[in-house]
Amino acid sequence: MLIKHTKKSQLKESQLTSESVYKERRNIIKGLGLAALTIPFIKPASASVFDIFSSGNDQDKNALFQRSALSFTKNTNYQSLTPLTPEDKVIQYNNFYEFGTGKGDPAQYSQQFKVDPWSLTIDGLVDNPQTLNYEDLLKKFDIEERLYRMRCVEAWSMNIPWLGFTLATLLKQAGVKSDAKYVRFETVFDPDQMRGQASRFVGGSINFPYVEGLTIEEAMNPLALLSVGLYGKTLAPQNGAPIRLVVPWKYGFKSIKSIVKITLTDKAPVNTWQALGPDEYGFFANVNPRADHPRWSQASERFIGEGNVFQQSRQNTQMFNGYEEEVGHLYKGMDLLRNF
Ligand SMILES: Nc1nc2c(c(=O)[nH]1)N[C@H]1C(S)=C(S)[C@@H](COP(=O)(O)O)O[C@H]1N2
Ligand SMILES: [Mo]
Repeated sequence: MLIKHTKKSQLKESQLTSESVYKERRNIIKGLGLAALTIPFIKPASASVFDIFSSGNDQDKNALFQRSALSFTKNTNYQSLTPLTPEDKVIQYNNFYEFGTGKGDPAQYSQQFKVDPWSLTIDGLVDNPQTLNYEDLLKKFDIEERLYRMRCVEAWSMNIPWLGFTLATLLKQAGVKSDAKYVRFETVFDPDQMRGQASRFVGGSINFPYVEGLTIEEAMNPLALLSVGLYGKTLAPQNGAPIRLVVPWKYGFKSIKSIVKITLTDKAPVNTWQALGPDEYGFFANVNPRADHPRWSQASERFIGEGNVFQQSRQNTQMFNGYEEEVGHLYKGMDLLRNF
């Protein structure tokens, strides 16, 4: 299988400077250069996504993925999170193994990714199975903005202004049958566009397509969001365009990107990270400062704010990532230290 690489020269500095991110971006470039010298498993800066800022020519002006402005209302219940993670970091420091395992790989290798046409199928135990197209995703539902905390299982975190609609809105419209117990989500499988799916080495040994799951009660919780944008605009491919899940009380790997299928089922789905490492990653994967990962502590996290991404101050991890009031009742009687 031929793997397509995005040429450095196709990505142009000025295309990314439109929103006063220039200063912040320089900090991050400098920071990564230093980190490459001291942390051996980080790729040298010359091979990182941040090359997209350092050179380019006037050709291929459209090579960079274009995000469009979205109209939305601010959900006043979720507006008071500070400080927000700067936009350039939200769109450059990513996990999306379909495009590679490095933090810069998703942005670097996804700029040509096609999100339109798209089709999202809702099937299984529903009264109204349906397929939504790209326009449906952006126009069919009222889009709201919510500022959510995001906590990766790797012990870093961000605060992100998402745009989207609740998963419950979509599920209610599809009509969930009473025997449905779980919701299974699947990411697009397209190895021609996703270099990580074309090579087990590039894709971190994951068996694609990436799969995730929630119980019906979790899926119906008003916190569970289907996101179509962030920072006022449609999602970039690296963040899971055109539509991804956001479940802020769970580790980030539950928030599956670029979804093509949502299936209501009576069987617990085996999620991708659980399949890959059943001793390290579970189904529930609720953020819990006391339930350590077998190889590292989850008691604190590196919050990614202004400045060098690798030299951020640490903060305490919060139970359910700060959303205990909203979701704690879902896990009454469960052994939360086990967290599987
Ligand atoms: N399909 C797919 N979804 C995915 C991942 C992935 O590799 N593939 N990575 C997950 C992980 S580990 C995290 S932390 C979040 C990161 O989301 P962000 O890059 O938009 O911040 O996406 C999650 N969703
Ligand atoms: Mo993650």
